[in-house]
Amino acid sequence: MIWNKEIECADRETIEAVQLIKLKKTVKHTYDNVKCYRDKMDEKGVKPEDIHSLEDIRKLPFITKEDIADNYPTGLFAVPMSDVVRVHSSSGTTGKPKIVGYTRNDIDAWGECVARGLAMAGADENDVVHVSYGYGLFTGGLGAHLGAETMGATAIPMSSGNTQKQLMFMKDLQSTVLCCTPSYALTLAEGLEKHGMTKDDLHLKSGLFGAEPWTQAMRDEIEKRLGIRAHDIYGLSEIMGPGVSTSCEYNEGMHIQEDYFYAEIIDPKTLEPVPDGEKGELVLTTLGKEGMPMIRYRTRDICYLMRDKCKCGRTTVRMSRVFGRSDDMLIIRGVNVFPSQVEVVIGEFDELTLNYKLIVGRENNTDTFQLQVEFAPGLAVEDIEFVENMRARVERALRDMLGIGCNVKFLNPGTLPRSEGKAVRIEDTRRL
Ligand code: DLL
Repeated sequence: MIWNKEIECADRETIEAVQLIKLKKTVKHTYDNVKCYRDKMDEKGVKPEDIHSLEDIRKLPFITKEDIADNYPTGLFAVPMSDVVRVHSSSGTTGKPKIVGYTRNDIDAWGECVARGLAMAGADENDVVHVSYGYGLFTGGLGAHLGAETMGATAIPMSSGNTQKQLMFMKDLQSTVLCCTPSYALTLAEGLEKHGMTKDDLHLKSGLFGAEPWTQAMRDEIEKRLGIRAHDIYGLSEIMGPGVSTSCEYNEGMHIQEDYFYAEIIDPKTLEPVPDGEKGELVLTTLGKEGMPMIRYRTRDICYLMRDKCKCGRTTVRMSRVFGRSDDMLIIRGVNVFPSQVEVVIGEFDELTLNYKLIVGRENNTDTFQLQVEFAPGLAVEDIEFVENMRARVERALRDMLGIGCNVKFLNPGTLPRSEGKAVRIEDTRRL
């Protein structure tokens, strides 16, 4: 089993000592080599030598998504291109893609982080890891692949799409661990029946699912329909890709690989730290990354931190599931709404599937808000009495959860397009 017990189960003092050494090195490397960050530090009047403790990180300026856009394509790289062995990219909020670069050492560190995550999902070198994240500029496919190879497991580079072929390979090669987005895991589960198979035709035991927010209801559904244990894996291109943190068999948050990342939670309005257990924006600092180090990177992801010891024995800080991105948050009639809150409500109804879409628009200067959701197979949208009764129940539950009204439209099973990667849940025509 590839996991690093020495670090993952180390006492706080040891972890923090490792973090401090690596933080000092990263700050110096960044200050010396990244003009944008040096300018920000100079503006704040702080020098690398001012970092004496981990708390001193608060003296340092943040890096934001806007900084990445402003320095497109490679202005935040801290090494010459000749030392960069790989680039990846993800779509940026401002329209410009974010380009990220890795040195040989960065790739090795990434492989170790994902391998540790796979170990949390019970994998070792005997496992067959079926990777259905997209391969290419997206970090999902190649990141999961790297972890599987680092572990010495067998990696199957399926990429996403072509459900029937996925299921055939999964069955014939006896894949034991599935890596894909949670929404694609459900698409694959649906495909089983369509292609005359059941979960018992497969040899899967667990899965590492991430790249998009998901709820406990979705986890239950995946576990039930695929007969596996579903783990949450978190990461983002700017910081590395998948593997920044992963949930272990107890599934009480995701263990952050603290020798590679320093995590803080801040109030996105005041930028001040919030106490453990309280939700806020996750801010990450890479420890030791060479190609594109990130110091106090504002992820926009909303979660909280837990520091109590996990039952699995690992002592690393855990982050809760991600409730959503602050930029995914809809403001409807002045009320903040996260798609994950709607998903929690849907999950409470056996009559509904987790295939849904939120449509937001504007009529007569007022926001309109509609949930489109599919009925479970076998239920008829034609039975008017049943539909009206359901509508009243779901609309009431949504109002209780969100504090605003939402119109509900039920669809026949199989109507909405199925996800192959990150699910698209929102259609907001107000922005047009
Ligand atoms: O999605 C990296 C990744 C690939 C993670 C595969 C896990 C598995 P990006 O495309 O840059 O990178 O998107 C990063 O996706 O800031 C979160 O908002 C969201 N995200 C990633 N993992 C999770 C998760 C990859 N487990 C953005 N839960 C992040 C919720 C997640 N949201």
